[in-house]
Amino acid sequence: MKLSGYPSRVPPHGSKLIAQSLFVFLIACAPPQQNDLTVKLEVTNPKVGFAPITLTLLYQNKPLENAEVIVRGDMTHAGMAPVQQTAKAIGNGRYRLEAFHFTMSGDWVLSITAKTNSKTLLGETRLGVNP
Ligand SMILES: [Cu+2]
Repeated sequence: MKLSGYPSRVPPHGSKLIAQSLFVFLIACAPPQQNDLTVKLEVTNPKVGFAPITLTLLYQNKPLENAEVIVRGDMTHAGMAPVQQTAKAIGNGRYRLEAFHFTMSGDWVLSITAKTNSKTLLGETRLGVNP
């Protein structure tokens, strides 16, 4: 079979497209930039399974009161389903989760979304979970 009819060189935009998709991938993996809240985490010897955790949330150095707080847990490696639970306000800017489900040991990031009457504030904290 004769192949002389094929183009002798690859169009130059092929490699440019690969470079562009790599760039988008790197951007997508960057950590979130918005961090409105100072988050203090209280947890005792976190292990795989259910653990009580308490978060103190400060906004502009004051305890954040009366917010609706959702905690989303992600592991730092890919391929895990996130764990999302609503925390209960217990006063003084403190929010409690009676049984947060750590589904695997390793490094976790807890992303906090706190909704007040006027705004939605974000924050995060990290912890290691033992086997
Ligand atoms: Cu994992």
